[in-house]
Amino acid sequence: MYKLLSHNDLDGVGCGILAKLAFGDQVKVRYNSISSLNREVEWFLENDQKDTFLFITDLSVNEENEKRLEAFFKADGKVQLIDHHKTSIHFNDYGWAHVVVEDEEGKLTSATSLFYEYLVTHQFISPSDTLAEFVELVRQYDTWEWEKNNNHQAHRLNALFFLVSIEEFEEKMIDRLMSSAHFYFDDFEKRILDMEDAKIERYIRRKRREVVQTKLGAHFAGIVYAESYHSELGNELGKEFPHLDYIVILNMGGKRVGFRTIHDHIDLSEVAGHFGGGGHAKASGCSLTEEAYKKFVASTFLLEPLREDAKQNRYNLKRSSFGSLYKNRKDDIFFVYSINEHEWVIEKNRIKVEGDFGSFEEAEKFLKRNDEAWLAWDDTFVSFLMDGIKRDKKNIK
Ligand SMILES: [Mn+2]
Repeated sequence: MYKLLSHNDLDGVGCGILAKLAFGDQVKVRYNSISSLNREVEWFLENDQKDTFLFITDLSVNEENEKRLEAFFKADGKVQLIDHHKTSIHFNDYGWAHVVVEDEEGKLTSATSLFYEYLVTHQFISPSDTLAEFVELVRQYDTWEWEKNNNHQAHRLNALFFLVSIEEFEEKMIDRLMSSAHFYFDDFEKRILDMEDAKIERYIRRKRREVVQTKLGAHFAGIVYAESYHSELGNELGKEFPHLDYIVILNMGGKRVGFRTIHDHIDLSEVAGHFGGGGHAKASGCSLTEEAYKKFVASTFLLEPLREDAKQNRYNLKRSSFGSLYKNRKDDIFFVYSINEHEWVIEKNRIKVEGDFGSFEEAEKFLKRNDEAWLAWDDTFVSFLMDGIKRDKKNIK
């Protein structure tokens, strides 16, 4: 017999689907949250038959279970942990663990892609185009590579995963992977996925107006409350507010904190690690502990949300050679313009701010971090210019 303990997200369930395809009714699969895995491992070690082969995928165990599994392995127990989280790398010291974040070609891995490779190498499954396509969709979703590759199929696979129950998803996928030459979505799925896309877009638009900004150590973070679509939200908010180093997503009901970034200069597995969590450089999470609560919830609750940049402007545009106008909540106005290609300056209420900036982005980042300013609407820009002309006339007289 085989037993698979896996994560309850798309990548984790991808492993379960592969296990069922490989071992049929010889495998028992159980999906876990990060916190429930350790109880399952303890249960397995205490109650399961000694010759059952245990797989753990897309998750890692705590220190006590790490020791227990090592003892189990040394006593000829069969166990294999397969993971791709940066915070699990040290498990590679054990004969029973295989943790790879990036393969030899520099491609980011996922648990499903590693497990597929394992099953093929050990001849538990015969490779096929359909399987390879499915595994690649899961990998691209989990590593967020789908976005730069514009692979919407991957994103849609995850949306479908959340629309139906895990059991239904497993059943559908197993059926499809066994019976067709290529991976596809059927017409009904395509229709509900279109509706889901529109719904996610509306959700994110609303959340964009709820982000508060706070300084945490040397970094600036945006904080938002959300129960769903964390990856999509983290990504869109990151792009909307690129001056923020990362986005903190609070799920109060689940008492969980998610961290997301679009930047390369920060490692969020470290940030989460500080609160007893873990994950990847660009996406990580931790429990909402008392310390995390104080930092992310209590101390930021009364802050006012950031305002979005004006989106429909025709005249007041970023990087414009006529300059760009910003505003803050205190009704200060900031005018950003360039003297030459590499020298940008900011005027606050028509008085030049100390220092200059190497690019428009640097100047804007400074403004947004220090003043929480936003790109003003065209009408404000026009009155600003008119007022400027009046002032000039007076000066000439
Ligand atoms: Mn994963």
